[in-house]
Amino acid sequence: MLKLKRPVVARIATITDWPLILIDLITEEGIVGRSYLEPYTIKAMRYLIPALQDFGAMLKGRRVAPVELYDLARKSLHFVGYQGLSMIAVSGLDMAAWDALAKAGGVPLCVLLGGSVGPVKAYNSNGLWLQAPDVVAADAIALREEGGFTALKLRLGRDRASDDLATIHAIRAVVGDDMELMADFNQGLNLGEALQRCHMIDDEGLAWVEEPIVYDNLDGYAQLTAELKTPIQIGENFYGPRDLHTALQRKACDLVMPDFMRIGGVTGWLRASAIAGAGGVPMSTHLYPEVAAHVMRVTETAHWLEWQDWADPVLQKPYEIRDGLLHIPDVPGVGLEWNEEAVAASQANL
Ligand code: SMN
Ligand code: MG
Repeated sequence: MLKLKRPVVARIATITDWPLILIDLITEEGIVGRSYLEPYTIKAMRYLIPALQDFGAMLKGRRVAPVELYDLARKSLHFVGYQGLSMIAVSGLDMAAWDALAKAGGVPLCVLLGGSVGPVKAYNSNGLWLQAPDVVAADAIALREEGGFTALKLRLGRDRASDDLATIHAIRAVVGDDMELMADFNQGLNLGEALQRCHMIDDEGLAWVEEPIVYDNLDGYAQLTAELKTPIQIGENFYGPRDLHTALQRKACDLVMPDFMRIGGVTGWLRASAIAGAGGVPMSTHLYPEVAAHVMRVTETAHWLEWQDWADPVLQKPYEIRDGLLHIPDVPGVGLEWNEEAVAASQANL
C-alpha cells in the first residue's frame, strides 16, 4: 500500500492508500517478466493474489506465449465468469508475460509489437479531485509544472452543480485557454442529474466528459452522447474487448479509454484497439502509464495517455515526463524494476 500524495476524492469513494500488487513471472531461462495491478482496495488485493498464484502453478513449464497464456488463464475461470476479478487477474498475468517475451527478445515492448521507442502525448491525472474551487485551481498550476503538461484532468460531481462550474472557471482562469481540460464524474450522477450537469458545462470547451453515470448504463450513455456537443468518454470499466465493441455498437460514447487491468492487459488492449481503429474512435489509456506508453506507439487511433505517478515510489527508474510527453526507456521489456527497499517499507498486512 502506498500513501497517495493527493488522495482520491471522488463522488463514489475516497482513497488515501493505493494498493499495488507486484507480479514477477519467473521463467526457467532466468528472465523475469514484471507487471503490477492497482485494484483500488486492499480487499480486492487480497482476493487477487491467490488467483495469480494459481495461474503461476497452472502454467508452470509452458512457453511464454502471451496470447496462449491469456486464453488458458481465462478458460480456467470460465465457469466463474470472464469479467470482474477473473479478468483483472488474467490482465496482470498477461502484462507480465508480454514483458518477459520482450525481454527474451532483447527489445522494448513497443518494438516487439511492431513500433518504435518514442514519446507519447500525456495529460496529468494526478489530482484536481473534489475540493473547493480555489484549492483545485492552485493545484492546477503545480500539476502543469510536474511535466510541462498541455492537458489536465479534473474531477466533477460536487453536491452543488454550481460548484462544479465554478471549479472549471477557476482552473481556466489560472491555466489559460490553451490548456486542454478533461472532466471526470467518476460515475457519480444519475441520468437526470447527468443530463442537467453535462448540458450546463457543454459550452466550457472541455476535451471530454468522462463517466457521468454508472458504467453499465449504456442506454443512458447513448442518450448523453446523442445530446451533448462535448465528447463523452468511457472505457475504464470495459471488461475485455467485447465491452468496447458493444459500447460502440450502442453508440454509447465518442471516445474510449480502456484500463489495462480490465481490458485484458496487452492482449486485450491490442484486440480492443483493432475495434476502435476500425470504428475510427480515438483511444486513450487508463492508469498503468508504463505499459500504456508502449501500446500507444502501435495504437491506430491513439489519443491521450493518462499520466499518474502513483506507482513511481516502488519503481527503480520511473518513466520521465517532459513537455507533456512520456518517454519510453530504451531497455528490453516494459522497463519495470522494483525498488526493493521501497517495496519492503510499503508491504501491507494481508
Ligand atoms: C480514477 C482513477 C484512479 C482512481 C480513481 C479514479 C479515474 C480516472 O476514474 O479516470 O483517472
Ligand atoms: Mg475515470
